[in-house]
Amino acid sequence: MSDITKRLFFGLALDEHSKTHIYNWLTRDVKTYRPLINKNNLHLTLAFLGNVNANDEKRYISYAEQIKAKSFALSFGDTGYWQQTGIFYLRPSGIPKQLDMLASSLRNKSHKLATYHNPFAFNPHITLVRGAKRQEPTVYNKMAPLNYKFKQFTLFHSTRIDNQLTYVPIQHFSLL
Ligand code: 3AM
Repeated sequence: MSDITKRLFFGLALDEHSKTHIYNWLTRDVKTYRPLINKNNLHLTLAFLGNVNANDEKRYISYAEQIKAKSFALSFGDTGYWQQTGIFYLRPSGIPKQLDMLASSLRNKSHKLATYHNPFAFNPHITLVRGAKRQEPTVYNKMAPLNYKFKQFTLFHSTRIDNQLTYVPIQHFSLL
């Protein structure tokens, strides 16, 4: 049974109102030759965990349940672009230390359980478009700022449903 694995990651989910705010701007004010990310998949990744078996999934859940991290607010409005991966994203205007500490502890756990060793520094972002390597998306008007207080984080299963990449929440964990 432990041979069956799931692709998992910890992330920050957004509510419907915020996803609509982002998506309305994205469809109205951004031009790109690549498809936009599915609206339901908008999120901020804290730690990618790789392919995880059932035992390690339980270990991740127990670990996350005992984390005592404070809630924090992020403000989004600015975009960024990584040419190498063609990822176009929203980035927070600042990185509170609570966010940095939360991501570090989750990423360290994946190193300890050896399901995934993240080679890059944590760089918080909300992916909007992937694979746009040939041309950076054009922003006609900046997004009106979105301020969001994160009161929980989530373990997600990254899977395909009806051939669509879908991030299914497995469990939410409260922030203080
Ligand atoms: O959408 P973002 O960039 O937040 O890119 C994947 C996505 O992040 C990332 O995990 C999130 C949920 O799928 N991801 C997927 N495969 C990855 C890998 N091999 C990865 N991150 C690092 N290494």
